Amino acid sequence: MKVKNKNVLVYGLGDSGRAAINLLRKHKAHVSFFDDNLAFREYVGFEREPQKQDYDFVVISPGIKCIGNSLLENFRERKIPIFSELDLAYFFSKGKIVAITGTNGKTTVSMLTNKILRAAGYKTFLCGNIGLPFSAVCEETTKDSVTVCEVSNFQLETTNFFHPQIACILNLKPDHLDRHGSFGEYVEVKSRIAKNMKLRDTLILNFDDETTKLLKIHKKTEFFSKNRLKKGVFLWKSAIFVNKKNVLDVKDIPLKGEKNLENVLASVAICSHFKVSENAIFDAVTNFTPASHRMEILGEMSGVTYVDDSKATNVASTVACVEAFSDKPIFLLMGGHGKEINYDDFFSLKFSLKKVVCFGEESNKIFESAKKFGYDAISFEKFDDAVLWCVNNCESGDFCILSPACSSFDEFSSYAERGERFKGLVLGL
Ligand code: UMA
Repeated sequence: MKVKNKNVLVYGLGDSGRAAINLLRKHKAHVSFFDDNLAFREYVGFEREPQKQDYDFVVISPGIKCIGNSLLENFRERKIPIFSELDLAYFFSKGKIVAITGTNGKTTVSMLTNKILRAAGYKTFLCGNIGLPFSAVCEETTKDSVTVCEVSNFQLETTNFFHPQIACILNLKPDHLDRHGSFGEYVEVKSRIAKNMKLRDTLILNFDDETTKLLKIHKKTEFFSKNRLKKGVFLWKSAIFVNKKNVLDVKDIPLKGEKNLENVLASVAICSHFKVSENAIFDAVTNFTPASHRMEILGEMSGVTYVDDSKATNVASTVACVEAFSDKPIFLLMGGHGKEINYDDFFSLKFSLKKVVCFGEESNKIFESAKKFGYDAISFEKFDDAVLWCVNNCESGDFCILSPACSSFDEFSSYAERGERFKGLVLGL
């Protein structure tokens, strides 16, 4: 893509926007930027009236909500092309791209895939929704490198050119409905990952997820499953098989829970498209440590085990966590900023929970739903109060788990900040 001397607006000044600005400026585009947060107004380069300026194209960050955005509407009416940050980075990248999306497990699968490929000797780049924008690394990619890109629905919403050679959709469960309006729309957005894939490219889907299993969005599709399949990657006799070959014993997987088993299956399925030995898989999996705030056991205080699963920002993720600890007496901390989700879907599963401790904007909604299904629940307005109540009321042997099923934005800037706060409160830091 030629950007030299082009007049470009970057919309959104977070990590993605900043990386896009750097990339574009390096290639001598004339870049100005805009952000709805007017705190950025005084920055040199901030455009106060973008609706009145002419641009060759606009680059938008994933967090920009498209529906009902009058500025984007203005650009569209004036036929100014709008590119996602992912598309921009793609134009400047080389080599193979592995793209991983889904409601839950994206980060774990991206990290593990990257680790296996590295163990097999590939030069890889790990980027995307995981925290490092693709635009920040795209220029370092080479024709023989592999970019492992975690891709979110936010990124895909405005993406039109991004073309992975291997894409994987892990699972699709209701999430981000406040942004997309309906589950159908959310599935459609996620399906965009395969939009530009060619016949020689491969789409990998989860056979055990009822929505992904039925997706008909690419001709060359392969499956992974926790049950035996005729071909593909599957579990059989306590081992992971790639077609007929046993590549890893389940006992060698250090990660907890069924969901993590799915995550390993997905990574193996992706890596089966590269020259990867069983040893490389074994080394990567056995030495794998997941990112923080994902079913992270913080430790034991006065006999109470604290688990930080702050990354669980939707019901499906909380289900996976509660299932992983189902044999323990659980105090479950749930709440935060809701995404128009129905919690009856969770409580109707009849988990054995010692106490449901609700907090934040969604506290009443979660509390009412928990009560409706006969759970012992208590509700707090503030996160800190809920956590401290647990610290004072959990008994030796209990598991106090933060797995909120909601985003953190009512009280925090991210799930990570919420997780750190939890850690600080329970460990008395
Ligand atoms: N902004 C506006 N108008 C809006 C919305 C946001 O001007 O309507 C501005 C904000 O004021 C802010 C900037 O946009 O200055 C933030 O941009 P952004 O929200 O796109 O955030 P980035 O810092 O660029 O981070 C994004 C991803 N964030 C989101 O998708 C919300 C990060 O994923 C990602 O790691 C990063 O790009 C690098 O690729 C985070 C995330 O929460 C972890 N993702 C969601 C998730 O995993 O569920 C999708």
